[in-house]
Amino acid sequence: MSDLRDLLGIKYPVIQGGMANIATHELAAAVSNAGGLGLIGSGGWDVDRVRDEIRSLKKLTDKPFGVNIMLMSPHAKDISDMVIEEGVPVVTTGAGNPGEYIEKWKNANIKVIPVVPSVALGIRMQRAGADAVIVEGTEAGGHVGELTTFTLVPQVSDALDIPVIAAGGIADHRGFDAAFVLGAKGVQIGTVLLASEECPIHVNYKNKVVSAKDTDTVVTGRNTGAPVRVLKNKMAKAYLKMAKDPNITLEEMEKLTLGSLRKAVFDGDIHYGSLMAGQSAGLVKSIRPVKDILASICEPSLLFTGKIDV
Ligand code: TUI
Repeated sequence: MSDLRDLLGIKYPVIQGGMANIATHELAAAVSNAGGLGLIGSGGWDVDRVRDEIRSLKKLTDKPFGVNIMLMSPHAKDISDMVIEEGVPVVTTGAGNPGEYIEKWKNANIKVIPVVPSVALGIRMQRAGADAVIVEGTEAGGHVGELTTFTLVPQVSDALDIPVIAAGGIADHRGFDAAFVLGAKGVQIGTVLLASEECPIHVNYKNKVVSAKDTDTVVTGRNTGAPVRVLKNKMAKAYLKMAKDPNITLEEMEKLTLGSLRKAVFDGDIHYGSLMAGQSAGLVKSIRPVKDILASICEPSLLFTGKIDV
């Protein structure tokens, strides 16, 4: 079976989501050392902060790793050059079209893996030279599209020759096997890693993920064009209520969410912080070491153990 392990030189065909403010060098090192592909999530950080994170990560692992570039960031262009200078082996992108950067990354021998929310963008990315694509369903946490993992993964897999990595809703070995049956050659996980010992977020945030049930996430910001899936709390409810009020401006709504991810991650403010998480939070039952999480996703898998081949 040819999968992401061959493309990236990793033990498990699992990559980590590029979670802004959360995917620091500590989490990325834990994932890479456990046999997956760890990533620094550059989010809204400036180029110097991301460079520092890369250098700290290199001290903690000699395994392959990557950087996720959030293309809505004003620093995306500077970071796109810096990853070349720093010899980063893999770049994933999100929240936009990385077309303008792909050629220079390929010339620098970087493996390029964009998130694509549709078949059309997948085809464009393949033509532009992407090595693989991440197909992220609306089950995912953070900034999401409309389509589900279950429907989008097979459609993009049918349309492309490069490997598809399924994301959104995968937190255990059943989701892992399902993704492969749908045509994926690897998976990306995020929410389940929030509840890891090595994840640097506040323990209150981890506990909210662990105690979440199936119906506990909601998408805010559908009206602003930046839909974001979070765990329901006072902030999310206030946001949704304001969105229905025609007298409230987008600026007022943005003031409410401004800095709210940081409030969740650093202060553990479970009421007014933005607790980004996917629908798989309902599957996450305890805080575990990253190594155990990756092993529990892959080792019981029918595919990984060779009991089935797709
Ligand atoms: O990017 C993510 N998830 C994120 S980014 C983020 S930071 C943020 N916070 C608030 C508002 C907005 C961003 C939190 N979570 N996932 C990958 C992803 N990429 N999801 C959807 C897309 C995407 C959307 C449109 C990728 C490409 C795209 O292309 C549009 C185009 O230009 O063709």
